[in-house]
Amino acid sequence: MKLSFRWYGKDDPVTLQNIRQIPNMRSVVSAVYDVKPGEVWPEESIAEMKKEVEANGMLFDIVESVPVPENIKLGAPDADKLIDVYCENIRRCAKYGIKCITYNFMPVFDWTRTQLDKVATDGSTSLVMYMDQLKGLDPLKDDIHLPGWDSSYTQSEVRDLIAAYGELGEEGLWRNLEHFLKKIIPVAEECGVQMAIHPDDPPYPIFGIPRIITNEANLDRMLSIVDSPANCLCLCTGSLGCAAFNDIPKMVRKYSAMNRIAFMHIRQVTLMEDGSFEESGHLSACGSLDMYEIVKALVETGFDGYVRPDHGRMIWGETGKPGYGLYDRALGAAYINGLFEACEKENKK
Ligand SMILES: [Mn+2]
Repeated sequence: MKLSFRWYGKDDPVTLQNIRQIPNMRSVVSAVYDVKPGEVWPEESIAEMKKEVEANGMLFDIVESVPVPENIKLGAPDADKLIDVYCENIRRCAKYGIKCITYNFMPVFDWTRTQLDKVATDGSTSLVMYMDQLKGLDPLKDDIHLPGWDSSYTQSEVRDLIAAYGELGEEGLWRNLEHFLKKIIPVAEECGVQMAIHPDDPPYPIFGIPRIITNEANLDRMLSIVDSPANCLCLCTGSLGCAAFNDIPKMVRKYSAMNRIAFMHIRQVTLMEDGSFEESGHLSACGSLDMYEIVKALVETGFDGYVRPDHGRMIWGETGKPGYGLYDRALGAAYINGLFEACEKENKK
């Protein structure tokens, strides 16, 4: 496996000097942040990031994310023009050595939580989603703003988007994903890039907005739209794992054996009876997912893709971007290293 770590660029309080000191760290996962979705990434920006990462002894060979503009997901009249721009970004990334590009096809909101700094009994804080806080909220009627939602939208733009997606429905969203994949995957193949779709987080509809990258049947459907080694998953254990219907070790084993996992996000969640969940420390003992079984499934199927510790808690007084501090993600990386070493040695016996 190729151990990696997400970095938000020069404004990230976590520095490349910090990241390189995490044992076995290979790749920095980042993106060009100074252009809007739907615009071409300046080559200088990609080259600059590559230079900086390499100057710190690591590789910049994986991107998260090249965002998909809403109008592609909605199948708006300018969708094809935007897909052309998307393809150009794939080519530009490939030119600078990128081997894997992460993206998602989630309408409107990248992820949904009700609180970003829930204090646990040990004093750490983490992101949570409590169903009783979601209940009764109606973004079509109320002026609500949940953490993580794109603040560049006005409330009325959010309402229009939600209404448009409501009308589109799940099958409409599938149609637009199919159109997108059929155009981008041949370009990715040509450039030697794997496209890795991130599952919806959480993996079920919220506020009536359709969500399709959610469960095993839908992942099968997504992969079969273009049956190519370039059409892959970014299997995020925490996103898929906050729904009890997903058996994560089983899904990891299946898709890794098919060679269709390009990128693993390894993260723990504690799932509650009413569907609420809390992000917790990476260890199996800290939540609902069996990390040993997940890593074992990867090792036994010969996985050699990218892995990163996903969201960490905020610990030891660290402040910064919720979920993306240094300390707990570094503990996650150390744990992931340990699980892989043990499983690899066991597998060789
Ligand atoms: Mn993730």
